Amino acid sequence: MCTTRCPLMPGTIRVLLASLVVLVWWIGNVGAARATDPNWPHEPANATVLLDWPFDQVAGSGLYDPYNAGQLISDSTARRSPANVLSQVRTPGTSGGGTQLDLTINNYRDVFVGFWWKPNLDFEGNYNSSNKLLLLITNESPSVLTWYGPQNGTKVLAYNLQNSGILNNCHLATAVGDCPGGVNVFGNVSNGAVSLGAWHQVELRLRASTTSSSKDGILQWWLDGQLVGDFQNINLGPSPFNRFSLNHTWDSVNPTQTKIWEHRFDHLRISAINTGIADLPPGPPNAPAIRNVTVP
Ligand SMILES: [Ca+2]
Repeated sequence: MCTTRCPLMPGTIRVLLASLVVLVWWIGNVGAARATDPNWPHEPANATVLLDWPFDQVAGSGLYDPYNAGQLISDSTARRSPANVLSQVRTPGTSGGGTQLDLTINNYRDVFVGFWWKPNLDFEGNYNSSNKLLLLITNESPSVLTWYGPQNGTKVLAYNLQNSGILNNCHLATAVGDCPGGVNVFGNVSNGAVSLGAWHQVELRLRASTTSSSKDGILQWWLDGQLVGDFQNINLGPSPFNRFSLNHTWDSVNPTQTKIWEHRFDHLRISAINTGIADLPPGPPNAPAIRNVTVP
């Protein structure tokens, strides 16, 4: 009988290897924040889901309707979670329309938003060319995903990095606007043109920058699975996001509107990566200085 420095028996080695395989699988799967959802192919794999909303109700699970004006309808053509969808309608000659839906997202600096959306065939578009879809708001920038283009003409998905003049994003190749100040950023990979009367999947990722001028924030957006804009050098500012807002800012009469406009939203998903507070100043802290202490 072996009592010291015994060689491992082949069966024991097999058991140890099997245990190691199980341990590696557990670390890779159970220990992850969540499994990847194939319905949102560009959501970061390590994101925490904050909202997965089929619009079977207007609001809930943290999504709130401050004006209590949301309307649901049935649309069997909806692509992600038929048949209930949010219907955002604007009628000619009226101020207002649709509703505003908000979600608080404190302490996250890296956010993903995905949704299924259908603008109606009669959607003429705003006379200033910008049709806001949603806002992601930080202390430095109430930035906007916008559907941009001429009335009755082709409109594209673009991103508006609006701010009060404290951010400069004019180094971005497709930026148009103020330097410093707000700019519209257009696709640099594809044009993001949106067809009317059809469902579209939109995905968006926005990450704060280390400082207001560090050019290391991320802005990416996709239309129907195709990358439209890919910028990994934006200035968004260091603050975390504090609010998501589905908001078209339909708050005044539009004298050029002649037909009923409608946005339908079938499903809304919001997730985020907890990157903690901004690293200010960037990099590791200085080594502590050792000083003599004189005891009286
Ligand atoms: Ca739905």
